[in-house]
Amino acid sequence: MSQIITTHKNTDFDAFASLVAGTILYPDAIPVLPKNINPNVKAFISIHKDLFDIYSLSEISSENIEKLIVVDACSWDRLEKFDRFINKDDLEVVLWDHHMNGDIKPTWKCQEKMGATITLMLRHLIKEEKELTPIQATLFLAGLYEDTGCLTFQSTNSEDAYAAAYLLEKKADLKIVNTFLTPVYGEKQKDILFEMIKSSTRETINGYKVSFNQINIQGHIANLSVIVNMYREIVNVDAAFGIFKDDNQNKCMVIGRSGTEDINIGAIMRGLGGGGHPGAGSAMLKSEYINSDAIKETIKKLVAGSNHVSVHIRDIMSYPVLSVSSSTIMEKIAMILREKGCTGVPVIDEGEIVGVISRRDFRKITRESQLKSPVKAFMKRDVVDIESSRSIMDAARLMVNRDIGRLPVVDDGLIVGIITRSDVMSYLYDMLPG
Ligand SMILES: [Mn+2]
Repeated sequence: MSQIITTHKNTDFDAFASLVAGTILYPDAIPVLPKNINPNVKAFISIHKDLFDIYSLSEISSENIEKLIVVDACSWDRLEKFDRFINKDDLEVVLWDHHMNGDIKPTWKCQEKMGATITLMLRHLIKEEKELTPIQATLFLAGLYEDTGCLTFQSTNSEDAYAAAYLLEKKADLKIVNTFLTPVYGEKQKDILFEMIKSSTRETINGYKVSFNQINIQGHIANLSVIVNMYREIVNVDAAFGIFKDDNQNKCMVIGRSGTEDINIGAIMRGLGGGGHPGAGSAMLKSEYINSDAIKETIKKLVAGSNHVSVHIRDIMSYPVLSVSSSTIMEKIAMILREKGCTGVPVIDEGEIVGVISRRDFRKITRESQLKSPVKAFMKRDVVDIESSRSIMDAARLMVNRDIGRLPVVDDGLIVGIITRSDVMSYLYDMLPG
């Protein structure tokens, strides 16, 4: 009787780590590695050759195989030449995977959405009290980090983070992990870099050199952000943006890299619905609604505004402005405030602001008859206003310092809008990464 453990073609670190973990959980099984493995995994194996007893399909006899253990894959076509077992009735198939929706029908499985398959396998290694060597821990951590982008991908689960902590406790070597996870450049990456150099457009924005590349790609290409950074260094620009459109998958990946503090990539990418740090960031857009030219224009605007704040008061203020004239009686104003659900309105005579009246000012009324008086007797006359081109933080500061809840927005002596405390609050809270 024989047992085989195998994993997917183009084997990555998570796949190889899971294969090795499988040999601990199933000591009688023979680990079979596909011919095609990723270059960085190949490098790792060639250095640690003596430590891992791995076979290729041609080296073993799979005739009387009784149990097939598949790790980090759940479709037959991802495996190397195992199709002839698809309909083998007496074959016991065991599956360990964090991918869903495959066509392998296992006898037993541990299949859950998780950042990496190795996390699922580690859960059982811990339960069965299996000891790990530092080299195994290092390999497992490389798999975990590669599949979770060092725990940053959305697919990362809290259990992945616990697994990372456990592996570090078991003396996983971060220096080795880093060495092997450093990208290996393939043909695809080189082609893209050359295309970027040939096709870029450069602009000077706020005195900084900024480049844009609009590239069509097909399918997933690893390390795009590293390519963009390499490109930025080669052509020596302050910031580089790559707009990678994949029409087949209806996706558009925007990647930015900056070498200057004045161009904050994270803030710019948040403006596109993505995220990142001041020096690096990305955003994933659905390409069916947009074209790369429009994305480029948006980025240019965001870059132009990024040394201050990319959003101005004019972008969030309300207009037209609900206002009253100085002869309106207080009774009428109370009605307007109640009806419109606002806490105050500016008082405007012939286009010019002469005051502001708010609910608070009604406290000055002591006699019923005063409700028939015009607003000019109760309004506040020293009105603090702000220009529409100022930033939202300027408005917030002014509101706090002067203890006011609304600012008329005035350009060239004319009121063009109004901004309230709640406008500022909702803007600031939306801006926080969710
Ligand atoms: Mn995986």
